[in-house]
Amino acid sequence: MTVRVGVIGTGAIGRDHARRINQVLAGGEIVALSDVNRVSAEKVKAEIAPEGEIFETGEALIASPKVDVVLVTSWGATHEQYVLAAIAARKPCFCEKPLATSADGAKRIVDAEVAHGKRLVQVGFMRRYDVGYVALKQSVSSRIGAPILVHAAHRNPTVPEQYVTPMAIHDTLIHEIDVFRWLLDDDYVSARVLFPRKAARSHAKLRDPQVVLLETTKGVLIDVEIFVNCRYGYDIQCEVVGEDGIAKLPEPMAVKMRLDATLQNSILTDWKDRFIDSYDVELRDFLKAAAQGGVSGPTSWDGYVAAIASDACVTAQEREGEAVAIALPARPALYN
Ligand code: NAI
Ligand code: ISE
Repeated sequence: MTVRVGVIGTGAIGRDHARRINQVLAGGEIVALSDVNRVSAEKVKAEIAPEGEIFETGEALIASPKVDVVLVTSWGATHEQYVLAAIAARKPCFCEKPLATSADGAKRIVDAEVAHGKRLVQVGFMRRYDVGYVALKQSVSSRIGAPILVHAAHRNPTVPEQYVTPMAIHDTLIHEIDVFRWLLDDDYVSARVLFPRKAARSHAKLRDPQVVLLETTKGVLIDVEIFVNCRYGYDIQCEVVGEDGIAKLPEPMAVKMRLDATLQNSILTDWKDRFIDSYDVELRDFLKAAAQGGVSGPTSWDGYVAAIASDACVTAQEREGEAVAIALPARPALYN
């Protein structure tokens, strides 16, 4: 069965997901596109999705009988309205991170899905599908003993001037926030943020780099360096220290060269390349489940918990050095 997909938001990742659905994966076809910038949708139609009808609004796209499932890849602040509309229309929906830009917004989505009584939302936490993280999880759960510490880093070569300090949490760290819950099978109890001196390339409204300390219910301490103007590459690091040993996230495959009297190993520079396979696998999973009328993968609950933890981390940025509590409500049975 070919699932008919509508894409809302045809910028960087919307375009890339449309490409994978029409050109890489089986089981789906882009039949509808919408973007507040119509030119962007027209470009994706012309270059990737000739069958994609352009809709003036995301809501009209969701309501269209020709659309079976919805991909929400617009700016974060607009996700909530579209995900709620997809749930109201009873259509499976893949929503890029963040599920919503506040915990209250994410809760409204959880409440709507619970009221509907069936899961309809998959959140784009693609690291859970990354072959390296999957192998790391296996080692963490079966080889190195109970985890005690995690050392991690999320480094981007550069970010635009509009990227301000809180975005390091809800745009960037949110991937770690989700993946460590999954990796450790644990939840958070507190967050702290520490800032070293500001790096020279930091923009006026960005304190870069920073270190976030997360503590879990099982007493694991996680330190994550976020450095989004690090210049040298897109670099995701993660090392878990257990009772019996240490497990480290594998480096992406790269050719090693002996050249000009140096041993060289190139580093990727773009998130699109670093997680290219994981995006493929998460969307394959989405299309497969959607063909049966449902969804699998990261849930609205995961998106909600990530939003609660993100809000706490932003507060921790404002209260530098202070521990901010992270309290989670009871998990509805739908997500057990
Ligand atoms: P972008 O700015 O390149 O594209 C967003 C598009 O959405 C733009 O074309 C914009 O005109 C459109 N848009 C904005 N408001 C809209 C609305 N109300 N209705 C319809 N279209 C609207 O941004 P990008 O990088 O593609 O990010 C989009 C989302 O994907 C963000 O939530 C971001 O956090 C997430 N993302 C996830 C990544 C991942 O690794 N999973 C990587 C990059 C982005
Ligand atoms: C971007 O939005 C992403 O989601 C990337 O995966 C992340 O590495 C980057 O920091 C974000 O800006």
